[in-house]
Parts: sequence; structure tokens; C-alpha cells
Amino acid sequence: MTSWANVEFASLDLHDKRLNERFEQVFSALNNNPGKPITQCFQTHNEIASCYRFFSNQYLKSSDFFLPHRAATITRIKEQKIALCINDTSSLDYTTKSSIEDLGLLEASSRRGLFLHPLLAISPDRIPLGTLHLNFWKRYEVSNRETTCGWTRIAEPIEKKESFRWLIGYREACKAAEECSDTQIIYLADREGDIMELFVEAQNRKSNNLPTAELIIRSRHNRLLDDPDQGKKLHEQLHESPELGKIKYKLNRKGKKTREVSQTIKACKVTFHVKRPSKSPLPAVTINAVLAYEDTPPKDEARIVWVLLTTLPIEDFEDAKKVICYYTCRWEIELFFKVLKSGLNVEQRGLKTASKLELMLVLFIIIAYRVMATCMISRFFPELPCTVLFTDMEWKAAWSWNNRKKTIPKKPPLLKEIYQIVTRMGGYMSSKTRSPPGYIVTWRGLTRLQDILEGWETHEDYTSFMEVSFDVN
Ligand SMILES: [Mn+2]
Repeated sequence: MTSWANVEFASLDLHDKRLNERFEQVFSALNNNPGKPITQCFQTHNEIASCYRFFSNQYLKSSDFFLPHRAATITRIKEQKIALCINDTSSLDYTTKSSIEDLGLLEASSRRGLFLHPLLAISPDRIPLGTLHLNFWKRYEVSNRETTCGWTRIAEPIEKKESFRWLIGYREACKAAEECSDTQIIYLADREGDIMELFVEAQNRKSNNLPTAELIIRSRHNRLLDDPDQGKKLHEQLHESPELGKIKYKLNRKGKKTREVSQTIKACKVTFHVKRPSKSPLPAVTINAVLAYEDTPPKDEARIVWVLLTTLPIEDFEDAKKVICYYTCRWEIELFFKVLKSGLNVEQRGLKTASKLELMLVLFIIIAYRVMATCMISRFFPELPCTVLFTDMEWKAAWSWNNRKKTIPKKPPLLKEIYQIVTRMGGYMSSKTRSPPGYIVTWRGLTRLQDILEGWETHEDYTSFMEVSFDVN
């Protein structure tokens, strides 16, 4: 296996020598051919068949693959002062793969597939650290579908609701806070995660002095406050709070002209008044709220307004800005889904049952992490030797692809040199005004590199020819 995979699966043990070996072969093949169909990841029919046999082994559990990656993720988190743990759901659509058994329903009940709800850890400068938890869940009945704010469902215990997944994810973030006591763990979720149970859990843990992940959740509901003035709501209270400052940034939306946005920042402490018809009402919760309100949106565009709820302290403008800045990192999980779906084509994969498919998906999730890490580590640590991310064979193949006639250097080049070649293989054209290469060109480049490498490995003569240098003239 390549060096990074050795680190990632250092603690992997499938309790069978042959299975362990098979794992190495299967993982290397998938990893070396990101995005390609299984049939193109192997050389022979035999290898393809044994890959499918591997995934259908009844003794394999997805945790067998996942837990070693989680352990490696925890090690990386421990090296950080702050780790952001992003939780979100994405649907994986397998409607066209009618042979897969035991799929669930998707948002549109005519579609079939499963939901993936991962907990992705990144550093505040957006370097992916790995995934801490994976939750594959299925929806079986349309009637079971939760309308997130319907009063009829509010009385039900959270464990029975689909939104329980946020609480499960949050508890995993708290577990990481327990394991990484020197790192501040911050849990991020979008509007779907605006559920009282999360805030209650955080408050309870803190009051019991348990290691607690901090929360930053985008608010969805204009909740009623537990206010002596009666009847006041969150938004009203925020607007009445004093202005802390203004933030300005350029908004770059697909298909629209880049525009300058200026937002006024306000913040306040709020206590929520919780109405629950259930037998065990939730306690009142005190939390900080931050408002970012666009001052003057263009006539034909919607005003950009964010309301964030957080357990982090907000004393001044700097604190509020930090919370907003962390929340914007949530975008990385959308990119993670994009790498999985558009890059690694996970929705084009099929196995006999949904649970077998999960086994394979875990491997692709770990590969997606690697694609993202390659991109971001190269961007932030360009001066490291390239061997932190690439094997000798990989960088040599890349180097000679780029410098056809020159001798391969003895010392590994810098990461930035090899990464630049890889992104060029992926179709990236650098210029001063362009933004740095992203995930898409990275996985395209990595795939291309593996093709080139294959040529290298099958033509041993060619390899040795490249290793030696001589002058024809
Ligand atoms: Mn979401």
C-alpha cells in the first residue's frame, strides 16, 4: 500500500491473514483509480471477482475499515488547537441500480437510495483531518417523514425522529473532545441542526463538567425567548442589540456577478423558552446568538442574513467574527460530498445489498478525505518534501512526465512542485488571477497520475531507462 494508506490503516486487523491481504489489494486498486468503475481498477477478471467476493464476505463490518481511519483522525486532531467537526446529510441515489437490495426512500419517494450523515473534522484553515463518525440511514415510509417543525411530531421522543442523527453526531464530537483534551472541538451544523436537544445536551454536559464540544448552529426557527417582557422572539432581540461592527467580503456565486457584501454584526445572549407538549419538558437553555445582516442588498437580490447560535463566548466584535468565520468552513462538507459523488462516482457503484455497499462507501469516504487533504496540505505546506503525500514512484512518474528529457533528481522535490504537476495533469492552468487549484482538478490529476504510473510499472525497461540518464549526442 502507499505510505499514506499505511498510516491510515495502521490499526486495521480483519482477524484473517488472507482477508488482510485482500483488503490491501482492494483498497490500493480503488485508491489508485479514483473515480473509475471497479472493472477498470483491476487487470484481470479474477481480480475483479475477488474484489466483489471481498465485499460480500459476511464477517466484514464497515467499522472494521472505519475505526482505523477514525483513530488516525483523532491523532491528527490532537495536533490541532482547534478542530471543527462538521455534520451534514447528503442523499445517495441508487434508483437506477435496481438490483441493490434493501435500499430506502429518498426525498422524492420515487427515488431509492440511502442517506449519509458524516462527521467531518477539519482545521480552522480548512485542512481536512478525517471523519469521526459515519451514519448511513434509511427512510422506509413516506408517512414517517419528519416535517421538521410540525407540532404533531414535537411530542415524540427525539430518539424516534430522523433528527436524532444530529444528536448522535454531536455526541460523537463530544467523544472526540473527551479523547483530545488539549484541542477545542467545535461542532457545526446548518439549519437542519437547529434542534433544542443539541443545546440542552451541551448545557447539561457543561454543567456536569464533562468534556463538551462547542456548538455553532445556523438558526432555522425564530424561537420564542424566555423573556420577562413576554412574547419577544430571537430575531427581534438580535436586531435590538448594539452593533459590534461590520464585515465586508466579495460574494462569488455561480452564474452571478461577483458583488461586494457589507454586513452589520450584532450579538446577544438569549434564553429559550421551550414549549413541549411531552411529559418530560426540556429545561430552558441559554446560548449566544450572532446576527450578520446585509446593509444594502442590490435591488434584484435577496438580503444576505445569517443567524448563528453558539455556545462559544461572545464578548466583542472579534469573538463574533470568529464564530462567523468558523461557520463559513461548513462549506467544506459540501465539497466533501461533491468529491464523493462527482469525483469518486459513488452513486454509480453497485453491490448486492445496501449494507455491502456501505462497506465500499466507507473506503471511498476515506479516499475522498485523501483527495481533499492532498489539495489543502499542498496549498498550505508547499515547502515540505513531496514524499509527505506522494510515494517515490508517484513523484518520479509525475516529474518525468513534466520534464521528459531530464534526469530524475535524487532528492525528492518540494510538495508544491509535484502538486503543481499533478493539477496540470488534472487540467489546471495557473495564472496570477486564478484561484488556487481545487478538489476537482486534484482528483482528476491523481487519476491521471495513476494512469501514467501504470505505464511505468508495466514497462520496467522504460522505468529503468528513466532512472538512468545518458546523452545520445
Ligand atoms: Mn444540510
